[in-house]
Amino acid sequence: MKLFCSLPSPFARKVRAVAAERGIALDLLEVDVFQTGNGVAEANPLRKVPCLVTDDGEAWYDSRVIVELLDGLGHGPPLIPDERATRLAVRRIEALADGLLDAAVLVRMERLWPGRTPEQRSAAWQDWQWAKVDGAFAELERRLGGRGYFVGDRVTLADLAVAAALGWLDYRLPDHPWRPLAPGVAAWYAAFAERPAFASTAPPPLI
Ligand SMILES: N[C@@H](CCC(=O)N[C@@H](CS)C(=O)NCC(=O)O)C(=O)O
Repeated sequence: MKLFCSLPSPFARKVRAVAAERGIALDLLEVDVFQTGNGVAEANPLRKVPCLVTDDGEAWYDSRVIVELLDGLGHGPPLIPDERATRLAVRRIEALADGLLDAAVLVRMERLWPGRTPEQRSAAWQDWQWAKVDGAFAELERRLGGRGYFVGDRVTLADLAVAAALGWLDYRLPDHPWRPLAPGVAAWYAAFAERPAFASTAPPPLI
């Protein structure tokens, strides 16, 4: 199976961490998603990564669909539990982590999108997005409640999704410190980040 991705992409990191947890080898096709001619647009009309291409040539997106596909393969206890109420709780945390990222990615795009003058970059738009990020942190702190996992008593997709989001914030937006907002989540992440399957998916160091 081939995965269109970039190593810094937090959504791709969530997918790669799920694959690592389940012992699934992926053939990584690293692309610059903002360039054309790399095959992404042909596989995914939304022109986003991650996009998984299975051996039968089918393309799968977005990350939430891909993780479900991968969770049915490989070995080990499922990361998306079968039991309905638990599964919904896991997917709600995933939605929170992904939504936090959507807002944070918009901040980064607003700051960096080429061809704009500083005056054309909206501080109000960025503040609007930060309010979502900060709200998501308050909710993550509440949901974790000092426990070892976001849902239940073993690792699930919820933990991997949150960890991928936190890793990306540290990597790309370190000027917006999140740890004071969510000290319990910070303590949890310090331990979880050492988990081999997750640690193995870290983006390359910034030069
Ligand atoms: N909801 C999507 C989000 C994926 C996403 O936003 N990926 C970014 C890279 S981190 C991307 O491909 N951006 C390109 C674009 O927005 O055109 C998912 O979960 O896979």
